[in-house]
Order: sequence, then C-alpha cells, then structure tokens
Amino acid sequence: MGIRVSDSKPLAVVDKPRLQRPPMYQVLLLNDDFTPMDFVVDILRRCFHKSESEATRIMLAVHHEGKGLCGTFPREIAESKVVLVRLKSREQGHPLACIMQRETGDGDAE
Ligand code: TYC
Repeated sequence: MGIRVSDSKPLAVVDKPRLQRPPMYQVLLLNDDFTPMDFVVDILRRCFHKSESEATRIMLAVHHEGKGLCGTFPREIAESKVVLVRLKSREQGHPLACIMQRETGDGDAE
C-alpha cells in the first residue's frame, strides 16, 4: 500500500513565486544660502563615495537648480545616509538639508 497523495484533483495550485524588487529611494541634497560649497563636496565624497569632479558637478547642480541626486538606495540605507548627512552638517553648524523620496521610475529628480 503506497501513500496516497491526492485524488484526481490537485490538492492546491501553487503559484509560481513572484520576486519583487525592493522599492528604491533617491537621496537628494537641497540648496541653501549658508552651507559652504567645499563642505557639500566633502559630504558627497565621504558619504556617497563620489569622485572630486562628480561631487563638484552635483554640488553645482544643487546650487543652481535647488536640488540634486546623490544616489539611489534601498530604504534603510537611504535613511542612514540622510541621518549621517544631517549629523555631520549640524556638527559643523551648517543647515544642509538631505531628503529621500521613493523612486517612481519615471525619471524624476536629477
Ligand atoms: N548655495 C550654497 C552656497 O552658495 C552652496 C550649496 C550647494 C549649499 C549645495 C547646499 O546642497 C547644497 N554657499
């Protein structure tokens, strides 16, 4: 006598698991009139691992356009970048603002 697994009908229809990409978050710097440019470049180098020329490009984009993209990360990493930038800025007495926003995939925020 064998083990009877099922009758003629299947016990359950198991859907193929669908793996979803985790939502990604853009981390952006905002312009202000007080934070020194070289401090912003330093933040971009230390916190976002940008080269000197890329950090300068992003800093100038923020300065002229009001905001600029530093990178795109999973939620926890984006959160920790925002906290780190705020901490380093306040330590030095600068008002530099760093925010995150969920990526929509429509080419937003550059
Ligand atoms: N606007 C600032 C200045 O003229 C420089 C600056 C750039 C500040 C980027 C913030 O995210 C920023 N000193």
